[in-house]
Amino acid sequence: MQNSSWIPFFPEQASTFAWQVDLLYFYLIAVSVAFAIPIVAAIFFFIVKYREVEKFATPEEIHGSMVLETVWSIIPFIISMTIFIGGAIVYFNQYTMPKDAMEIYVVGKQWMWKAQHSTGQREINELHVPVGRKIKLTMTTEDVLHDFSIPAFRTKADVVPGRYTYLWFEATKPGRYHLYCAEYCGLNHSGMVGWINVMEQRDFDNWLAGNTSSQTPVEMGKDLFENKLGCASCHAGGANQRGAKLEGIFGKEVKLVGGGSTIVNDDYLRNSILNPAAQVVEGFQPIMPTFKGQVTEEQLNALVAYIKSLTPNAAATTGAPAAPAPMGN
Ligand code: HEC
Ligand SMILES: [Cu+2]
Repeated sequence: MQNSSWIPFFPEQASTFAWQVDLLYFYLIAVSVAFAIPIVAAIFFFIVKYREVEKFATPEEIHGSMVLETVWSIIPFIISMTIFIGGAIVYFNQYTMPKDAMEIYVVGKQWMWKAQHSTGQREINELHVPVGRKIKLTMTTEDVLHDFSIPAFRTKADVVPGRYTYLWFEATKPGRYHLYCAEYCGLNHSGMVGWINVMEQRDFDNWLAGNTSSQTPVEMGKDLFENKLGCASCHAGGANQRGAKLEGIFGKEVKLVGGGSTIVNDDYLRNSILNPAAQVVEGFQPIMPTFKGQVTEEQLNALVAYIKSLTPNAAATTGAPAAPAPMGN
């Protein structure tokens, strides 16, 4: 792994893919320099060589050269393909979510970052994570577009109203790294900053233990589902169930009224709660009320986490929920 911390103003490399991003970046600079220098040199050379020595001189005509044409087409083609392939590899590495990651929810809001761990701990403008572990962020926003950006990890992703976006990283050394909002989001955008605290696993476990949480997202979701929002009155299971079955649907295909079908993922669950009439499950009436405006983003995250935790043979209202299912993308 190369190190770039000796370059002034260059952020530290603190994630597994930081060096790849830098390598690509320096490669692009090298290619640009390698082209720019000969071109500028040739300009000066020809300025002098073909300066006007005689008025209205007619230059000798040239009728093209097959060899020259071929060479200056093939070389740039090869170079641009290396840029494309290098970029694609880095991109797929960064934006393909790992299956075995530790999951954290992030909600952006003018002008702060709120995070919640799957064990329940909440933080604002701070995020504590263990070193050497894959961390996956499931992100959304309560208001406008934001962008979660950690320069030292060489990664960022837009946080978009009305849907989930994802980001993952694996930090390589303990430390405190800047977190920025990288999408102009209003008056105090520049104040929408925070810190990522990367800790040794043991310190992280201590930190978790010292920050007792109220409820995990799954517990909070269960409470909303059964008590506060009354979802259970339709989705409780059993003979009188009026709502669609929710146990074990995550990752499966559902058939919709009107003939289509869709795979149940985070965004589908989210939309089913906010806008149930948009995608009605086959065999059901569109009687589910919309919960738009009645639930916060955090409550939505919790409901989604809870529905995902329901295993096929557990009734929605009885028994403890199983461990949260891995989040698909
Ligand atoms: C008045 C009864 C009723 C209430 C209350 C209700 N639902 Fe529903 N729900 C339904 C019905 C009926 C369907 C199937 C038709 C549809 O897709 O709109 C459904 C569908 C769903 C689906 C899609 C299921 C699938 O298989 O694709 C989800 C997710 C869901 N509800 C979650 C909730 C949550 C969370 C709440 C509470 C915030 C809730 N529902 C409250 C009746 C209800
Ligand atoms: Cu912002």
